[in-house]
Formats: sequence, C-alpha cells, structure tokens
Amino acid sequence: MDYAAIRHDGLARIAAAPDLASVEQLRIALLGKHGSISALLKTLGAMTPEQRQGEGPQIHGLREAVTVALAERKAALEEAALDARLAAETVDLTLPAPETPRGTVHPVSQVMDELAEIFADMGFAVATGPEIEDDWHNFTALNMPETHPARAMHDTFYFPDQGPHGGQMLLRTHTSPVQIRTMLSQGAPLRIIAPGRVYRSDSDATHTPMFHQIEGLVIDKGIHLGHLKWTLETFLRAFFERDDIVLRLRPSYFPFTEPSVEVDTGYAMEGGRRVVGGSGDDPGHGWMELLGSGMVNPHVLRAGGLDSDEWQGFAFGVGVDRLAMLKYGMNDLRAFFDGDVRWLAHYGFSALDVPTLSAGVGAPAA
Ligand code: 2NM
Repeated sequence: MDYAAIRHDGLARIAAAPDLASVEQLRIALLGKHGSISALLKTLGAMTPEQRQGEGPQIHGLREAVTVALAERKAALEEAALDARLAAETVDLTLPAPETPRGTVHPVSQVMDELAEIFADMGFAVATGPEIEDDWHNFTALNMPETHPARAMHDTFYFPDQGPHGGQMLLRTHTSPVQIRTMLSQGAPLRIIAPGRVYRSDSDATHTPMFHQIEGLVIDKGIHLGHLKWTLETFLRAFFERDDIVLRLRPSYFPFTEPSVEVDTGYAMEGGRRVVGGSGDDPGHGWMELLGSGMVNPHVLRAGGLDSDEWQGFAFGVGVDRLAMLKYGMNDLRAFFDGDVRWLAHYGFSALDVPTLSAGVGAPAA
C-alpha cells in the first residue's frame, strides 16, 4: 500500500474543502464507519504479526494526520464564517430610538438633585432618616420639651402608638431629627444635608399636608455666623445661577438655634413673577423671606451626644417646593401633587439632563 500517496491525497482534499458541510462529508468518507481509512485499519486483523508491526504505525499515523487536518480545516472555516458575520452585521447608531420616552423628572426631584450636587461640591454628605419618627427625635432633642409652645405650632400628625422614649409616634414635621440621629451615630465634625418629605396638618393655597424640606448642618470647632452666611450665599448663587444674590439676615427665634436668623433675598418682578436677584432695597425690588437658620443651640448639641464646649455648629432649613416654584416659575403649589400628566409634561425634566456644576445645575425644561 502506498500510504504516503493516500495521505497526500486525503490532506489535499481536506485543504480544498470549501465549507463545513464538505469537511463533514470528507470526515465520513475517510474516518466514518465505512470510510476508507477505517477500512485500512480493519486490514490489520488479517495480517501476520510481522506485517502488522510494519504497517500498523503507518495506518495509525495516517488516521492521526487526517484527524488533525480535519479539525484544523473545520476551525479555519468557522473562524472565516465568524469574521464574515462580524463584517456583515452592523448596528446603525444613527437610527432613531424605538420610542420617544414620555415620563419626566418631577421638578421636586430635579431640585433635590440640583441641591445635592451643589452641596456635594461644598463637601456636604446626604443624610436620611425615617419619616415616621418618635417624639424625642422630632421635638425633645431639638430643645422642644413636652410643654414647649412650638410643638403646638407644628400641626403634628400623631399615631396612636407609643414611641421608644414613651412619647407618641408621629410623622416628622421637619428633617431635623435626621440631624440628631446623624450626630448620635457619626459624632463630630459633621457636614450634612438632610433632604426629604415632611408632614404638617395644614392645607391651603400655599400649604400642603406633605411638603419637601432640605436642612443643612455643619459642626466643627470655631464655626460662627460668618460661615453660615458664606455657605448660604454660595448655595443660592449656584442654585439660582446668578452672582447678584443679596441676602439680608434678620434676628429671629427657633428653639433649636441660638442666635436664630431669618434669611431674606432681594427680588424683582419680571413678567408677573418674582425673580431672585439684586438688593431688596434697589428700585423696583423687594425682600422676601427664603429660609431659616442659626447657630445650633448647645442643648441640641448635647442631645446629639456632643460636648457643647468643644463643638459649634450652624444649621438651616428651606422648603424645596418653594425653591422649585421660584426657580422654575410655577404659581400653584397644589399642582405639584396632582400628578397631572399635562403639568408634568410642561414642568418636568428629561431624565438625561442630570444637574452638574460644569453644565449648569438647572437643565432646561423638556
Ligand atoms: C430651620 C431653621 C433653623 C435646623 C436645626 C437643626 C439641627 F438639628 F441641627 F439642630 N437642623 N435644622 C434648623 C435651624 C432648621 O428650618 C427653618
């Protein structure tokens, strides 16, 4: 037998196989049950031991060479098929998206994101806490003991249940209990904002029973009112995206701060609405109250587990819904909570317009 000629012929046919089906046909013809190489292997049985010793390795070598050649040709053809598919299958990135998105980001969510971005840039972390609070965290720890008249002014929603400190459970009337919880869990120094829903039993054209608040708290050594004023000015300039924000600080009273200051900002009437900017004493301008703030009362620092001889702090609170109305020109607070898709389509924001300091925190309305 001329095994070399058989081998040469087999390998040539394998190398010339144009596709995977031809490779499989060759495999069956050569190595299959009735294949030509299988037939050669069967001739070994009829040989003398001497013949077998001479021919056996040649036939096995032939089978091995053909097996390897078939596998290599198959792999080469598969790779070529994949390359052809990758070259032919393209994604047209210029095609329009399948469907126009209909949802919008609610202005309250947008403003919350803007505030988080602005304060993150000043080194504030976002703190959160429960909306169902106990009497101690919402009032007592904030220098409002049981008999304090400010408690009655808060129009609190109470639950029938008793809280862990004995008092009743309630819906938080401000986010200040978050600050108490954060002081107790993290200690000082501290630089946080606490944004979220708050609840008061009050409902008219300018009050809804649920509204949104953001409070800020800074605790460190040597903190004074100057830090508070700079922080509020920097925040309001970034938020309203103008440099001519002028603040007026008036003495006030809150149980949790001493001294307490109410912060007014200058505004002008433009197109029938208030536009923040300029001094309230400028011609055509006025002052409006924007937020409350002050130096954290030592009683509150101690309730938060801090040494009030070592640490000082300032805090502030502002209504997020009103900030949104002022910046984006809505005139009716109640529409914020109606869920009217026409209002949302008009005042809502694109989910892709993420507030950034470099691109402007207030992305254009959709
Ligand atoms: C305001 C006005 C003044 C305030 C105080 C605190 C705390 F917990 F740190 F003592 N948080 N927020 C505060 C102070 C809030 O809202 C009009």
